[in-house]
Amino acid sequence: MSHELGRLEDLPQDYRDELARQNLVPLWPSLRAVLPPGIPARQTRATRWRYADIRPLLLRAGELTPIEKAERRVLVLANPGHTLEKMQASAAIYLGMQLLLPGEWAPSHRHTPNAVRMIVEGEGAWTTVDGEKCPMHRGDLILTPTGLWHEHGHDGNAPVIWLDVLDLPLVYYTETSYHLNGTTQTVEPGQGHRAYARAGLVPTPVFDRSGRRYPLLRYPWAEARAALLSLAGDRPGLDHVQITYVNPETGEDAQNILGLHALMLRPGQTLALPARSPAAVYHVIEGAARVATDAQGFDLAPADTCCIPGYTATTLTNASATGPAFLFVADESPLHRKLGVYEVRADGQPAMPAQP
Ligand code: GTQ
Repeated sequence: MSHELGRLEDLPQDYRDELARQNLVPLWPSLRAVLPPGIPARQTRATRWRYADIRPLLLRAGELTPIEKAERRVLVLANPGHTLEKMQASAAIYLGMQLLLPGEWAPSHRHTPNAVRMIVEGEGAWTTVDGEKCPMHRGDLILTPTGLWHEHGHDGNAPVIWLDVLDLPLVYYTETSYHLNGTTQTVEPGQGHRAYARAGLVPTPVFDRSGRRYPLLRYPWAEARAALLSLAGDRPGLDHVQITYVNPETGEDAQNILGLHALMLRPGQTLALPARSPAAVYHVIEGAARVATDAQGFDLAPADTCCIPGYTATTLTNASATGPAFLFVADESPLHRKLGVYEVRADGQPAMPAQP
């Protein structure tokens, strides 16, 4: 049975004042706000950021602010639904576009939030993570998981730009976000990470596999792209041509909090994704795609990025009759699964998980 709950204004002022003095709050006036009926309140708004808009502003940041004054020269893709100051794309996801100019160096540090880089433009840059120097090429995914040292450098001759995806909002909210500065890392070639680059092949003796929480730090786009094309070719009837970036030792999500995927849309394809609890970010690696909800749609060009709130059915369309479209997808699904709140609303109805 549902009936109107009492309002704050219904209570005498002297009673409200005394509650406040004692750091007490009556629940009933706010009960529906914190436990809304059927679907959560979401501050995350469907938002799109065009690369054509970001790029000139980022290059201007390169003129305005030397790397020494920035440490990380990043423009944050902030969701207005959360207010820009919060610097969050969704409840758990932070997005930024980072610029490194030739010869620049972003010094070594490590922090509690997990980060990944999706390389957008330019050649010659590298990120050294945990002593491994990872080259950066367009579409590559590079992990910098919680606690691992990382620094960025650039030996090329044109600007390099990449997309940063972090779980910073969640880590900040839980009051666990901090960093430590370091010195230049000692690069240890041949550590063996690259030996994981092909599925089903893992390095044997020389390499300590057991003690390594993050055995693979770089996922080259050439490999991911080939995997998607193979999957699409092998399964002509498969609609959802998607791969997940996983830990090659455990098969679990590559990082703890955010899910990382690459998705291929066949020429002319429309893919209807059901409403799911996690918010999701779509970023075009190759081709073009339309990302639409019931309420609105975004036409994404290469390197454009959008964010869709959770519990929102989403349709992805590749309008090209000739070429596939490739998207990078980041979502909050590992977090939701760990919290036990992950759900898919196949018929649009609440599917609240419960213990069997
Ligand atoms: O490159 O280490 O976008 O520490 C935000 C925080 C990038 C980085 C960001 C960071 C970094």
